Amino acid sequence: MENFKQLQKIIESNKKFLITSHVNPDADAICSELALYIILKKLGKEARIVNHSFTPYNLQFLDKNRVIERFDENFHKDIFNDTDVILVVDLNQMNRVVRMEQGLRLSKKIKICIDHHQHPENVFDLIIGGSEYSATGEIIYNFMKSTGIVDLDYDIAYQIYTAIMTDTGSFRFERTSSKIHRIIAELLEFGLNPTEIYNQVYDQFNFGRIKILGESLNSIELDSTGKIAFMTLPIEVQLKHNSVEADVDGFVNYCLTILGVQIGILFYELKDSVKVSFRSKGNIDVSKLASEFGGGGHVNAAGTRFFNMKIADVKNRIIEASQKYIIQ
Ligand SMILES: [Mn+2]
Repeated sequence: MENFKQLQKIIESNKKFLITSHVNPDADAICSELALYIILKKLGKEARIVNHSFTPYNLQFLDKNRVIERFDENFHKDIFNDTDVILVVDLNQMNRVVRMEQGLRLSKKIKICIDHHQHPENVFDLIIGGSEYSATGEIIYNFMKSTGIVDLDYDIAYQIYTAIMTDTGSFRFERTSSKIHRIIAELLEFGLNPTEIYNQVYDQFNFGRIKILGESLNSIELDSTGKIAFMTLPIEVQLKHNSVEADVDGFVNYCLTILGVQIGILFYELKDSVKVSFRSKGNIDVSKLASEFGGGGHVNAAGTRFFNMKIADVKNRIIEASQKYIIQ
């Protein structure tokens, strides 16, 4: 609450804002950025959104006015200082902004983190939120309600609804509480169409994505305990189906649909790195597991990335490390 007031004060007493989020942004990242952008614009502030990555194609509908910019080292070299405040959303580790990391770290401007992941890095002037929130969008909703900084409207409700819908796995993950449903009920009163929003996010994928899903499911193996399921997607698979990184979002969840499996892992090889995603059931803390390898996330969903490596370089040691987290 106190932090919400501080954030309100900082917003009201400054003029220029830079908003950014993590590599390969998900809907919560994009929607939180856009919700903040709308709030700032309503207050007559200058705001821009600049991200390391392009907005994934299935989420571009959220950015109707195409305000999100993709970071370009030359074009954007002054943005970190030509601003009053930097708002970093849906991440709490600076390395998650990749090419923008150095600029952010060196900037002397006020840096604010609005996020719901575990263990924030100690580099921000103010941290808003906490891991009790289901989505960064939920934090922004609470910020608006508790400060009254601007009123909710259709456009903000649309972003916050989409953020919460996606980050709760369409209202089924752990933090889907009665409180969340009350927020959702209020948002729907602005005239949102849940069917339309769901279809936009989940029913407009490229053909290649469903083929790569097939390859992912085909690749599933169990470890020697039978309690860890893992998928392996070498670079050839991605090239064959001409898919993009965002296409595999959520595939790892299928690992948890197997009886007795406690941890799911996806090994996903990209051109420059191997991305490893973890999912777990119950109290198994995969954010801790991911942090053993320089990553992070939530208790039940986390990940890490190994640059300049192949799947074979990391697979065995990751599975071995994961076995320590299994509950017998
Ligand atoms: Mn999130």
